[in-house]
Amino acid sequence: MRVALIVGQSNVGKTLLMIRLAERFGIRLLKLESSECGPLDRRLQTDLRTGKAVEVLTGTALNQTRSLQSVSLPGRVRRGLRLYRIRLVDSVGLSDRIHPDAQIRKGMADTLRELRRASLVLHVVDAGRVAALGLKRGFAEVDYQVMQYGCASGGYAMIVNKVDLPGASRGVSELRKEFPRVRIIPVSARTGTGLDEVKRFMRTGL
Ligand SMILES: Nc1nc2c(ncn2[C@@H]2O[C@H](COP(=O)(O)OP(=O)(O)OP(=O)(O)O)[C@@H](O)[C@H]2O)c(=O)[nH]1
Ligand SMILES: [Mg+2]
Repeated sequence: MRVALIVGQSNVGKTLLMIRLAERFGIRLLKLESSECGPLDRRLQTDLRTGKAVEVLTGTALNQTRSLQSVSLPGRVRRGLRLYRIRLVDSVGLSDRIHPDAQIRKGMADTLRELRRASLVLHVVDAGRVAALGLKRGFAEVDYQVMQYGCASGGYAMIVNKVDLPGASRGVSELRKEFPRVRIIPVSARTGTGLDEVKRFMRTGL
């Protein structure tokens, strides 16, 4: 089993990306595994149709996702002589500041632990935010850290999401100019643009 971790700031579209990617792998019913935060740290499995998942798991509230949640993808990827399954993991939005909510702080810590385990890092950045706020404010310190860690360990792609928004292409250009050696994949989890390229990367980038 190899972990493909979807990681980034809150509200950049990580959860919608997980659902839309699962659909690209042919999944219509998500068998979603999540770690329930609490004293027992139990694992829960929920079956959700992808349409319903978009309704209940995504939204504009900050830190809507409060713990790791994942789905196992069908098929296997060959690396050398071995075949691996991929588990696609959606994570808790990271931020530069210390969050006041203890459950979210724990979720962020779990996310960082998962980052160390991940074979593939899908680092999601909001193109609209970078276009509107500029690199300094749209691409946080924590984004630099995720990018540096991911690039050093291999299997890293910056997934620049929300390219359907007006002006977002300016955000993509700024990121390309600033990080010319980084693999950047512009996508829209909303319209589906670029998702086939992410899928190809997941098949070849392990
Ligand atoms: N226009 C546009 N909106 C998007 C896109 N992807 C996600 N969104 C919207 O952005 C908002 C946040 O999406 P989520 O998938 O919940 O974001 P997240 O990164 O999981 O957020 P947290 O769980 O809070 O960390 C939702 O209202 C989505 O509909 C996109 O490609 N284009
Ligand atoms: Mg989420």
